[in-house]
Amino acid sequence: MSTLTQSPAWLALQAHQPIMAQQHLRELFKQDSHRFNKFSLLFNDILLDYAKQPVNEKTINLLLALARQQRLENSMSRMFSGEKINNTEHRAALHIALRAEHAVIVDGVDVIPEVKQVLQQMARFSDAVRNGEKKGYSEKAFTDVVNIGIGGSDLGPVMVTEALKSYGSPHLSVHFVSNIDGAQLSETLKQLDPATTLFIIASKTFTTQETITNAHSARHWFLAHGGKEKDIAIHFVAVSTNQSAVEKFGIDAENMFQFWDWVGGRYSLWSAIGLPIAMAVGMDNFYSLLAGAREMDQHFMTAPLEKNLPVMLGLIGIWQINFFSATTHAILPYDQYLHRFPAYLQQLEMESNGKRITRDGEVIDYSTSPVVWGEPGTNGQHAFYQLLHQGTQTVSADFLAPCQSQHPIGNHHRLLLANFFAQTEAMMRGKNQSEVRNELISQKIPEASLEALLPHKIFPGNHPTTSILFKKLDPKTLGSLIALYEHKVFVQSVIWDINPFDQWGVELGKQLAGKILSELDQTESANSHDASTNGLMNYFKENQ
Ligand code: G6Q
Repeated sequence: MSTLTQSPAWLALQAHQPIMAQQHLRELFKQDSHRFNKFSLLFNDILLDYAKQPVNEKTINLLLALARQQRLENSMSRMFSGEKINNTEHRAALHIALRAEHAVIVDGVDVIPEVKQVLQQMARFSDAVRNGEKKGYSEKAFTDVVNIGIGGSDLGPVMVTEALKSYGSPHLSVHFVSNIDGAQLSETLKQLDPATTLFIIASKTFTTQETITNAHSARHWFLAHGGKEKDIAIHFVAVSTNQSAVEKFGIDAENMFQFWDWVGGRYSLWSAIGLPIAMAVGMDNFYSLLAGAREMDQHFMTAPLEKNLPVMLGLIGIWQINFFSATTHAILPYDQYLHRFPAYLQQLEMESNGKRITRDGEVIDYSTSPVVWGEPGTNGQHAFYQLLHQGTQTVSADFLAPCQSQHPIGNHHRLLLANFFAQTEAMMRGKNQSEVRNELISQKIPEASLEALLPHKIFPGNHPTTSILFKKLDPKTLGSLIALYEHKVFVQSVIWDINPFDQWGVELGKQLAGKILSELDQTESANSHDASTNGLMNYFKENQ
């Protein structure tokens, strides 16, 4: 038994859980008409409503006691002051420095001047490409940018570029290639003209197999379709921490945008890894994104725990995961522009907190990150909401939506939001037996069919949801929303006593694939693996 599950705050929550579990959410609303006022928070334009969670005042106090017991505020200060809290890699975790305005010290040096310098380099470069001043080898302005990167060097930039699509330039299209599957690169390149295409090779380490392979193939395509060796310097730039590998690839150090080992991959969209975002929406919008995140950082550091959005979002998650056994968490944005937000959060949460070992190396005996997934509403309603309403799994869900549409056509936005409100209400209330019976009677369903149909039409309700409503999905609000989730993940990691900033689980695949690749090149049959792997490899060899 770990000390966490035997600790006073944990045991108190465990004792309190059955009291909350036996009350239907409907009942909680009936008993207390002030739930919304008590259990919602407003920060700038962002409204966080957790009234449809199985909580009362006592629950919140007990969750806050757990946060205090785990010394959350101390961990927050340690992160913000640049301590090496990524203990397995001996690094600080300072994505907050990428958007800070005050000094942030790493190893005795203020990193902010360097951060600003790179931002200025990004501004000069993206402005010059966007206004056509910087041209391709045939003196034509660039029309397309291809970002080649994967994982943290892809998901954040893709998500933000999609989310801010309406802020994009009509003269410059930004594409993303991540997968080692040649289909993605080929399908992207077949629409492009090398003379007007700029490649960004984005890799913190500059050793990632997928990115380096795609980068070499892109370079080959460029040279085979009219580009010359000397033109590589104009058409290829790199974002990396590894200058020697960048130079070895053939990219001039002048065309390299630097970042630092204290920026984790999945926390890096605020750094030069955000260059494709700046290309797509312009540097002013990128600065607004940073400003939104900075405001959330300040709120996180200064607001009392009970009024602190990331803290409360994190603690509600702990309540669901550890005390109500919710093993999956749905992210349901009612905003088409946020269609990559669930995929982005999937990496942020699962790679950060999908761990089974404490900071000190002990095996954990409680649940950590849930499976995170989701799709935009209303599409999901016509697909998987059946399971949310009437399935057997406990799923917790975050619903997100903007009050204002960027495309106020007809009645679309009200219809969208009507669905948002209806779904969260239905998840909470459900439809009980007598309500279903009355409904069927009013539809004049004959008695015999009515009885047969009745159980299928019952919705148990009592499904927990959290709603996040914001005024408009502009760059600043988006920055705040992303930082809200970054800090929520951090809060949970502190409660669980795990390091959210390493990712050793990603390494195994990289090692194994290397060995197997050399065996696939050989003509003789594979026989050094288990029977299944040998069989699969040999079937591939025969049929490739
Ligand atoms: C993120 C992970 C991982 C990483 C990719 C790409 O936190 O570390 O997703 O971003 O493996 O790594 P490179 O940027 O080094 O190519």
